[in-house]
Amino acid sequence: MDKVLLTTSKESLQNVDPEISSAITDEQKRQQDNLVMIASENLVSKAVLEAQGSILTNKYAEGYAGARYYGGCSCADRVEELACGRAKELFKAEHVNVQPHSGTSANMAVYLALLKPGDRILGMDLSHGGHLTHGSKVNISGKYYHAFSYGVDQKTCMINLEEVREKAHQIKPKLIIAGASSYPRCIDYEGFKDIARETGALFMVDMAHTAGLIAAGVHPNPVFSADIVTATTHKTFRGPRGGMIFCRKEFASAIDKAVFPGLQGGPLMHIIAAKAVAFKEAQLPGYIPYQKMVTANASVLAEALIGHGFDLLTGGTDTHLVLVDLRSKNISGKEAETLLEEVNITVNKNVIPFDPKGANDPSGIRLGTPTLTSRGMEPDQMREIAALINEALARRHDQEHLKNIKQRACSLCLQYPVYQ
Ligand code: DSN
Repeated sequence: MDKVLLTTSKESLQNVDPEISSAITDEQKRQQDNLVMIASENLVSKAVLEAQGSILTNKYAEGYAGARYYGGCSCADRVEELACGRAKELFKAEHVNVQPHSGTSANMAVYLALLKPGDRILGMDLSHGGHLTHGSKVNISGKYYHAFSYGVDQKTCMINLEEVREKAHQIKPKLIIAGASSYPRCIDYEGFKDIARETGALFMVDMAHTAGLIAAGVHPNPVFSADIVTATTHKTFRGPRGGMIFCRKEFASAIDKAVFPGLQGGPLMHIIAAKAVAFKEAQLPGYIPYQKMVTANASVLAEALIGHGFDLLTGGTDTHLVLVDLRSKNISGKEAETLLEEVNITVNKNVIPFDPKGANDPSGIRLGTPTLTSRGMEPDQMREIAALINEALARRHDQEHLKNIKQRACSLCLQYPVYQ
């Protein structure tokens, strides 16, 4: 009989599983060699990676600190208490739940806590920049709840609060949701709060995209305006992949019960540890300058693209992202995504509001600056990248020139390494 396979073995990943090991090595190279401009991605620190890859993954800790369903949870309690304490201080919140596995889980837990199936919700239309989990018909939020949506103004492509107000008064939703995934402007949370109060709705903000900007005080904090705030920890915030929920004390028990045992079982303690590390990093001196640079870079990128004749939705940005309407450049979002990938620039195709084309081959691309800024890039590099994008699209049939653009992208990547 073969010997028992023990985990005390010191075998490296490369020896145990060369296929996975090589996929990770290749992915590391991809992240290093490409100008990654996916607005919802970022690069975590080595400290976050270390916590995330730690032996806390071995521990079951169903329940909450001090009230677990398993023995041996004292270290898990310490980790979760540190995470919660830091998150509350950072976002000035009365209560936080750091157990949601993702932004989607966080949103589902809020719905489970506050709504009954069939209740009316009003969120931003996915095709106008909203989130899938805010009532899209293809998502559980649009199947279990009676979902209505508001969009942006056709002329300005900005949220028009008067239209939201009118809809809210007509629909009388139980929950109004603000927050977006491809909306480049600041959202008026206080304005939404007034509409919710007028119509007797609860008010939730999903700050998944802007949590880092908010933690640094670069954007207004929705925790002061909303009943409930959900977020992811991996986008601008720059922590591990995961979700979290903030609320006032009155909703704390309902939210906690909805997360566990309502929706999830055991929390991912290694991820919660990594969230705690990211909360600590968000209080370090360089974090505010980092988030300011993220938005400064996005503004410079926007200006430079406009200078090259690109149409930007809303004419610019207040955030970490820009949304480009490619129709005047005679190329679709999908074609642009593929072309840019060939020259080592990673973006995502994106629908634009009132898009005449479908989601699989939409008219726009979304560009974000968090990852580039985490590598140390600044406005000069944004101008260079805008020029590369412009040249790639304009001279897409010139293979020699595309090679040259790729070389210039690679040279920028070399100057700004991902992990030293
Ligand atoms: N899928 C996410 C994004 O890329 O924006 C939304 O949460």
